[in-house]
Amino acid sequence: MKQLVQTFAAIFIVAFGLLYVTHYMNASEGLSGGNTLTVYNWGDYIDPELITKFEQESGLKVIYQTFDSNEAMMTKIEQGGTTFDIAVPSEYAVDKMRKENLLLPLDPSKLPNLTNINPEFLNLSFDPGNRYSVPYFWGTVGIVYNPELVSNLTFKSWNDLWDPSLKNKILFVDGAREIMGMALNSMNQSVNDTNEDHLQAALAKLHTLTPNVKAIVGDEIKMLLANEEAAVGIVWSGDASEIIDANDKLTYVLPEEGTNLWSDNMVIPKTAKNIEGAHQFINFMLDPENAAQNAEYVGYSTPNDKALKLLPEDISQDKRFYPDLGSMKLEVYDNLGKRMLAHYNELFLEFKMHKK
Ligand code: SPD
Repeated sequence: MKQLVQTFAAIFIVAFGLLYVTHYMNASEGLSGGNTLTVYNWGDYIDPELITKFEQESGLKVIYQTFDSNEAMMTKIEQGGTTFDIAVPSEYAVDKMRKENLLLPLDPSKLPNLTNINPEFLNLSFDPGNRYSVPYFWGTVGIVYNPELVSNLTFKSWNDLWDPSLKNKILFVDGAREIMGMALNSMNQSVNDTNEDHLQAALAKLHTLTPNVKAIVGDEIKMLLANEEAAVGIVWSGDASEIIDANDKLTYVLPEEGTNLWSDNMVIPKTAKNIEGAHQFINFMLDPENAAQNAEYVGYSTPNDKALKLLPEDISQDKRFYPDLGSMKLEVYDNLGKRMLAHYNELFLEFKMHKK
């Protein structure tokens, strides 16, 4: 009998121990909704002080993970096994994710600060009525360059990038839509073109730019350009703003053929475990003071009207980063569908493989 009691006691202790360890591991990986919130955002895309402030205000522990492309983020969420409470896809990715049933509808009653957003950024075709997404930052794709390192080029046209004097001087952001879009724009075609002849012509044209391309990089593009290790970059506008902040010799231009207008948006993935906390986080980031602090820290353009009024004028009045949207040839990326998006990625990969 004594032996039986001992055996039961041992089983109980082992089972309880296992339960405790599993619970602890889940919590630290964001698998438990309880008092954690798992945020999946682009790299370098939030002021860390705001995470601390949110933790203090909400009592939640934030687990913060980053990605460097919409494609990487979507693949991870599609594959399952993750329980992100917040993700931050660009517009075409929001459209794709909501159509693939990967997102939870938002509860507007929990987002009173949504009224701070400029209506121009609401109710857009990628998410009518903002049922699933709330704008976080927006911007363009353009050329940042150092006039001292490029002889007399002003980059009025994307085609200036092909100038032979730029041998090994250009850095590319590592984005399939951005670079394929730039090549298409340089031929006066749309960043959403799906005509196979046009896409192959864009790829062929990109190959001819290879001698001028020094590297295709991620977030380190900012440091490389600010340190003058390259003369020219194809970048997102917010990165250009940070680069210019660090080295004001550089400037940012949008070529006359036109370019992409994008937005990144907060969403709640279907597999979220802390839906209440996710709404709290979104509403916190929509608060004017928080949004202004974030915009000043990361350098990207805020869609939050009240936050914009709190920003110093040298930021809010800078037409390079807050252009008059009606006055330029700007195109939003469409969700081209699973197969065509994969095709853009394949073409860009082919360009990258040749480059190496
Ligand atoms: N370092 C943060 C970069 C975020 C840029 N997102 C732009 C996506 C455009 N499709």
